[in-house]
Amino acid sequence: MTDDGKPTLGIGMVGYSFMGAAHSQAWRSAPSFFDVPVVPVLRALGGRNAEAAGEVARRFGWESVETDWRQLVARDDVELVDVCTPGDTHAEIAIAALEAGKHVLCEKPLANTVEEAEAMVAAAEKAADSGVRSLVGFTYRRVPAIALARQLVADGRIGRIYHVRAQYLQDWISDPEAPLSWRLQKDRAGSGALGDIGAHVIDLTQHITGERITGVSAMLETFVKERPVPSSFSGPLGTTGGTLPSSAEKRASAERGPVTVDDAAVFMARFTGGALASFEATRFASGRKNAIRIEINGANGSLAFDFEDMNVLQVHDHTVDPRLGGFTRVLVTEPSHPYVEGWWPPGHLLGYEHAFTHQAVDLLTAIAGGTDPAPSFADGLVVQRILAAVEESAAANSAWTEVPV
Ligand code: SOE
Repeated sequence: MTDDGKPTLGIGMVGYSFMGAAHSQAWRSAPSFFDVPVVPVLRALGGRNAEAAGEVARRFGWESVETDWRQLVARDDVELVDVCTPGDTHAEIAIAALEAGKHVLCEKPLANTVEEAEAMVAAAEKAADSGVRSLVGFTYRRVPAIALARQLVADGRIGRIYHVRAQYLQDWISDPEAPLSWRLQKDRAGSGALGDIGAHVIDLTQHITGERITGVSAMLETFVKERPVPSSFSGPLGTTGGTLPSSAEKRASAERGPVTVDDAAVFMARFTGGALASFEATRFASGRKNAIRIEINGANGSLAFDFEDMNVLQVHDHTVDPRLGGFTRVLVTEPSHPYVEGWWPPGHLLGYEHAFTHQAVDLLTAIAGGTDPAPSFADGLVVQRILAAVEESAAANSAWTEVPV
């Protein structure tokens, strides 16, 4: 119990790099800005390197460090396990936590394979019978402008959807000397740009439209086949300093290793309502840092979003007098907009980290209320099946590949 009589929830987080930092700040800020029904307590941070994990734990206020995730999962004071590790360990850690009766928040993509994702869904559904909740971290759903886009579609303002256009553009490995981080290794990450960032736009477009992808025709490409093996500490994106390697690191990395994932993915898709869609995910779009761009065109109007201007949703109402048509730049900072009321007055913008706070708030609320949060592990499996279909299609010269719906 907190001093003001609220129940607490012990959090144990495995992983402490980029996502670990994003989740740590979310657990801390959620009860400060939102009236959450249960207050998270940062009990244990899990990481194999005690010194590095200890440093992150001190910075974010974790009470203790565990160097073996199994010890963390077994602790009585850990009631929720937050999985922020590379994809190759998601299934093992999440399933063990669910079997131990712990709620689970698992980073995206849910797993590295469909089989692992299926096992995770089975474990989550079994645990749900005893009130254990699970959520996969497709965090961008909780950017206010994205949540507003979904509301507008659900309200019927866009009407029948004809086109979905989605891109996720980054450039952090366009330098061929950028090191071979875990995100470029299939056995660790599952896939490359496809699973790391393409998974987000797959999830977001289905979330906004309320529809599902029924089939794909895809191309994958690996532009740079070998890269320097990182010599030292890896920063947020597996590189020193977070983006590109420093010149010192370039000099230090004489050994080279194979890139075993895609650098870019491009695919066409169909949605259940008949919409035609195009998707692009790449880390070679020089000048684009984190450009999640989604445009939806419907019978009654259109929506357009770009994460590099994330407080804005462009809205076109096709039913008004054409003299007043065109896209309106809606600044999504009103208290009536999703999630905004917890923060600042209108016009005081939100950033990348706020969606992680919203995710923590929604998960805590679901746990306290005994409801199932979304996106569920089953939603994560839906995305995993689409990723697999994209890989299958690309391997078959872009052959049309159905996705089970
Ligand atoms: C790296 O490409 C990365 O950190 C992804 O792993 C995240 O999911 C994305 O949100 C930002 O970029």
